[in-house]
Amino acid sequence: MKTQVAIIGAGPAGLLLGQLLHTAGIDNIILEHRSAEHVLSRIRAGVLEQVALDLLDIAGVGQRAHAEGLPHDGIELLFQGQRHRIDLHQLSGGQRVTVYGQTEVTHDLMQARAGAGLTTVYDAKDVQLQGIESPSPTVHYVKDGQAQTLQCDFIAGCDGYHGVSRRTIPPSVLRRYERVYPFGWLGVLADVPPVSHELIYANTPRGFALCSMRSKTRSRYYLQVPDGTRVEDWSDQHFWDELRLRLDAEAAQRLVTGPSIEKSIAPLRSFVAEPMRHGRLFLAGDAAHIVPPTGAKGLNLAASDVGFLFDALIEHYREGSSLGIDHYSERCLRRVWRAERFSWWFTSLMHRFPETGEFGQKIQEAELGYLVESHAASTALAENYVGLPMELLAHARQVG
Ligand code: RFL
Ligand code: PHB
Repeated sequence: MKTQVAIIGAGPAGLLLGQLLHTAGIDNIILEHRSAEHVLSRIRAGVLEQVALDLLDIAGVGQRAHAEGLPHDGIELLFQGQRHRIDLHQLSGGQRVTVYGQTEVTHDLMQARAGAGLTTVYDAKDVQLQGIESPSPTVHYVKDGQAQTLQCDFIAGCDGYHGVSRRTIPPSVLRRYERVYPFGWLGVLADVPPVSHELIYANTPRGFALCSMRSKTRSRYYLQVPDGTRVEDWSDQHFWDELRLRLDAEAAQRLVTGPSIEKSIAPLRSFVAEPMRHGRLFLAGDAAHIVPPTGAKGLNLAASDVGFLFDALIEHYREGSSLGIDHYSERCLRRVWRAERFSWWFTSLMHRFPETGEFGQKIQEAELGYLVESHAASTALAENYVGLPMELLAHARQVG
């Protein structure tokens, strides 16, 4: 088989890139090592920045996100028993975020891809990249027990943190920056109305909690849990009891509980691999970087990487210029590191760390107080939460 761009991974990064390239007439094939059902069963992010919505629009798949996504103009911070609203819309000069689940984004992209008759090879095993430093790289994989080869011009490594793409870059070239946090998030999805119409981020003596949602009838809640916690040790009842203890009195009273549809634990990590391009291989999304979910930036960064890559590939195929390709890593990393900084800061502010001590605790309280009382500090939070601007995608926007 032969294509222009071989995409490894059918997560949101790979699927979005595939759809964008298709709108620009650039041929692509996606190789995914799991089944479509498995990919769709993963419950992950829920908050989209405007930049991500814009890219869905350029790809021609934004209709359902606009129709069914919930626009959010603010978030609430809960500490010392009180909730404080951060008016994202006003503080950011009129921007907002949209609550629309990653599962839905993935579903919309998969449907559009199938509708356009584009090739996605699911259950592609033992994917291996070769010749990434040459002008004609190849991807080898096994499908239904048969060895297959895909020839291409470029490879987009959209295969997440555990994927094979990043590991193909020689260790002498790749630098890794990493911080692992001593706790994780226990998440529950349930068909109950959200406790509040806006997200609540809570810093409490019992640990962090987050009240989020997927719709007006489906809630997503998270609790900070120590490393080593096993999901089997948390019954639904235990989860709801603990969540109630981490809410203010009014929210605790309003909380509606019900059976969980999904329950899982996500470890928290900050990670960046540099550079994001080597030869004809580009890394995008979680394959290149991980943020702790506190700032809701993981999916949004995956989308902005893909925006930069799409722009660079159009420039290459339409104008024969390698400028975008040569600057891909640098352009992405500037935005990535700012989101890493924000996610690290918001995580540090909202969680209880085992090593904090009384002094650290007082500092955290002082910062939270300052954050909600100072216009400058709330503005900085709002500006980062709605998403930092993306450099103009001159070539990509002509397609949309
Ligand atoms: P994904 O979604 O991990 O998709 C990568 C795809 O590549 C496939 N793959 C391979 N395919 C072929 N060959 C191989 N060798 C392969 N290895 C892997 C995988 O099966 C998969 O389909 O990466 P992508 O597209 O970059 O998207 C990134 C987002 O998924 C991610 O940033 C967010 O979901 C992060 N994240 C969250 N972000 C938020 O903003 N808010 C959240 O609440 C939130 N919760 C989460 C999360 C990530 C989690 N992970 C990674 C465990 C919760 C969890 C549990
Ligand atoms: C979610 O709804 O899953 C979600 C929302 C906001 C976050 C993280 C996760 O910061």
